[in-house]
Amino acid sequence: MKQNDRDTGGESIADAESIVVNPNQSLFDANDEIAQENRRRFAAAGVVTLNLISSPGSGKTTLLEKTIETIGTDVKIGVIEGDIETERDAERIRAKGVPVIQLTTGGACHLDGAMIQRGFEELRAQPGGDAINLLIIENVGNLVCPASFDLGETQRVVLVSVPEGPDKPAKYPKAFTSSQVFLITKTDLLPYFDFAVQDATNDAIKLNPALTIMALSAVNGDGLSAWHEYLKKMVAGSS
Ligand SMILES: Nc1nc2c(ncn2[C@@H]2O[C@H](COP(=O)(O)OP(=O)(O)OP(=O)(O)O)[C@@H](O)[C@H]2O)c(=O)[nH]1
Ligand SMILES: [Mg+2]
Repeated sequence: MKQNDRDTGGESIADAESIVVNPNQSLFDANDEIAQENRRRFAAAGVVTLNLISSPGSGKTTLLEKTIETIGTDVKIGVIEGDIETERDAERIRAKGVPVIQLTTGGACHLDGAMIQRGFEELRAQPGGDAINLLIIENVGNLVCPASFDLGETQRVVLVSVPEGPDKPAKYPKAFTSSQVFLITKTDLLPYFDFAVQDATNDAIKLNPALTIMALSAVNGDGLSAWHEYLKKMVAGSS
């Protein structure tokens, strides 16, 4: 039995003689080409790009709001928001005074390279858009589909919040094997939830020993300085 290396999230029934075909392979290949072109465009523009992926409500937009408020002037952030519907997250980011584009997928559970290519062009055309050095993409909230689509990002950041439980790395491995950074969010809630940080960390490291792991709270500010240092290093490394 041959197995494609991409995970479709779909189901297949196969016997020992069968070949498991991934019906999405050409879609992935086409996306990979566009993602590589995005990577060239980001590099030419001097922009480091992060792709945030997590379940709905893990605190992606709140962390972005807090980061924009507190990181200082060396890091010039632009944001592409991905949601199935509504401009709500973009409105929250716009209120912080940075360039932002909302992409609504109308049902699709992830962003793709072509959406980001368009979004980046529009972002650059906004006031201040050509001055950004850090593009943060907030992907559609879920831990499955976004993991299979390269957007051309410099690094991928997966978030799990304390109320979700520590078993998420083991249950959604691709989000962790394809990321460079794992953020445990909402640590202010640790006293109220049975979340063993060490278990989540061990499972994640078992899947991907190269992961950088940080724990933080956008509400009480714990761990934010390490997050800032990471972002500043990324931006300084590209200049
Ligand atoms: N206690 C606590 N609550 C938080 C923290 N960060 C976010 N929240 C709350 O969690 C909820 C969801 O936060 P969002 O930032 O909107 O989550 P999101 O990941 O952007 O959600 P989607 O865009 O829907 O995927 C909100 O009610 C936030 O106030 C945190 O660090 N601590
Ligand atoms: Mg959000």
